[in-house]
Amino acid sequence: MTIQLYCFGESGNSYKAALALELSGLDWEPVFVDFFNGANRTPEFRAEINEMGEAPVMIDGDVKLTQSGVIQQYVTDKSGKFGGAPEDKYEVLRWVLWDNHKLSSQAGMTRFLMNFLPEAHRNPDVIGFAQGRLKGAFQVLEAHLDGREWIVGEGITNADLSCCGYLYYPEPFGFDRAEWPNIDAWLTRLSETPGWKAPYDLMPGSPADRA
Ligand SMILES: N[C@@H](CCC(=O)N[C@@H](CS)C(=O)NCC(=O)O)C(=O)O
Repeated sequence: MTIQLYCFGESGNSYKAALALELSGLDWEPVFVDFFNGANRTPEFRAEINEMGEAPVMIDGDVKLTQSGVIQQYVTDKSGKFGGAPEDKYEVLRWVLWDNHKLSSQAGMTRFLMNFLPEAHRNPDVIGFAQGRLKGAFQVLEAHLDGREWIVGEGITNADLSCCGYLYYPEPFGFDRAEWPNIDAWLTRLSETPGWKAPYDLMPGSPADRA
């Protein structure tokens, strides 16, 4: 049975789940969530798809899961990939949780404020504050990747597939790869993995559709 992933191209959180599914080799297909027309905020979406009003949502037969980190773990359990060595499982989880809280949440919000919010509502003080928080997260990741190819262990794990969620997008949000050489090299390494695709090539919907 084909796994369905409710997602949209601009969603870095969806990208984490889509990339895990794609690289795992599991059979999956995207289901477009029309986020920019409010699809996830309807009572129907909350009642039938996700009470949290968020993408991604994964449906595999009778199994319905939300939260990218949970979907990634499901992909690991089903495919045997990206879990890392058994002794590293808590370290992988530690980085997934850190990413969800400190990196992707800040990156997603800052990118939204700078690119998708109507210009009249873009507050420079709020954006500056968010960029400061984000810089702190980049410092943590840059230091951790010093001398390492992957965030945990010797290969790609869900830690990598989570932390990269927003870092391949072209829209500006205060992230310049040239300023972070270890992050830059790690993103290049990951993007050279066979089967890797950029967010707008992996999921339906992009800013070009609304131009
Ligand atoms: N921690 C969640 C975050 C999911 C999330 O915030 N998704 C965004 C799209 S990238 C969303 O649907 N936001 C809708 C909202 O916050 O109302 C995950 O990793 O799946």
